[in-house]
Amino acid sequence: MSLADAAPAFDWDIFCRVVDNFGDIGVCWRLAKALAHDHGCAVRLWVDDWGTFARLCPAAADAGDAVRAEGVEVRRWREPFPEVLPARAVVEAFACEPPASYVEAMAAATPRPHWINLEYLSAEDWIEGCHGLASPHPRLPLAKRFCFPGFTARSGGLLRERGLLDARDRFQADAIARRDWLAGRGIPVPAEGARLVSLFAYEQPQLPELLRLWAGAPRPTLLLVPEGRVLGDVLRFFGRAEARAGAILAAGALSTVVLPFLDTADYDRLLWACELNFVRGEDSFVRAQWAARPFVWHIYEQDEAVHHDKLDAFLARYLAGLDEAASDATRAFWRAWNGEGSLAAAWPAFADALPQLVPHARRWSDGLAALQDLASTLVQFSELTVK
Ligand code: TRH
Repeated sequence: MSLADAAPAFDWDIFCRVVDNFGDIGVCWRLAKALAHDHGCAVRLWVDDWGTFARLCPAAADAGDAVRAEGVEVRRWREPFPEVLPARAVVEAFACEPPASYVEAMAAATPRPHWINLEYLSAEDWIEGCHGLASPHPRLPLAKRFCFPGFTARSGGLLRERGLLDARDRFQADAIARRDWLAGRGIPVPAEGARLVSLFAYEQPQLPELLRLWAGAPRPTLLLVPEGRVLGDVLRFFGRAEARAGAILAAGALSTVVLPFLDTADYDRLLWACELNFVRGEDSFVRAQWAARPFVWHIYEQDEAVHHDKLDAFLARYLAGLDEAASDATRAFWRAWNGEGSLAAAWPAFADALPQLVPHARRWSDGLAALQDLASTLVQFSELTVK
């Protein structure tokens, strides 16, 4: 029997190339787990950067080129690519192009696998017109369908695994669970009335000016910073050259704890525990929305500043329904955080808007939760016939 005649052992193959940072594999890993857990699918994930994957899935650190973790088969994507039977459905993440030999095997398979290109998340209107379109392969009898994650019913939705929001609600309603979780991460008991803030961002040159305001404010701030690119800017404020996970730095009303890079479940709990979350890229940006707490987005910079349009498109959706003052203050602070304006000047009005942003963030999360989630959209795509 040739490979082409055998029955596929996997329902899904997901291909991921890590461009930089954690977002590409963060999204793919989460998607793989959702397909496996929530839809009972046999999933194989191919990733070219094993080291980055191992930061998100420590079980991979000591594994060679393959690991079975959380119900998913994960393989290192190497060239030459092994001869494998394609899965019933194939996700190419962010136009990463599966290996040519694999695409040939897809064309030879009966029935031919469903091929889906998963795009980056955007709140822009145009994605609705492109979501679901299929494009034929120039040479082979295959077609690739485009899936655009998004914030509306005419997009692919967002990754939201089953049980996530119930787990969030239980954690946020349970002061003892939160206290124990913080203590277990070596985080000191917050001062009375302190605002807990998490910080995950790219380099942020203006950060010291903002930290100066927090240090001099009447209300204490407890800032929790997983190790990463923004830590240098935090340390600059404290006049330190370096600090490792576990370090606690204090100035006036500001205390800062440097955390290790957390596993994905703990990163969610950090977002759920904080009153304000600074997030970035794609996946942490979505997780902050599921945390249903006010947040600030550091958008991933793109050529020709197209990320500014993406930022404004999201803000236009997110701020709808807020009063004008809170909306203007949020827009100004987010823009300043993304390099357009002064952070220190934008902070006081944003801080005044935070009490309004609390119920707003919950309403926003509830609205998104009414949409179909992204893994379910992909399962639906895999059942469609491409003409
Ligand atoms: O790492 P990122 O900046 O990724 C970016 C974006 O995805 C961007 O769109 C893409 O083009 C670029 O990569 C190549 O930010 P993002 O998307 O939030 O991914 C970070 C992941 O790391 C996310 O899954 C959350 C996770 N994380 C942890 O698991 N533990 C942690 O302690 C922290 C801070 C993050």
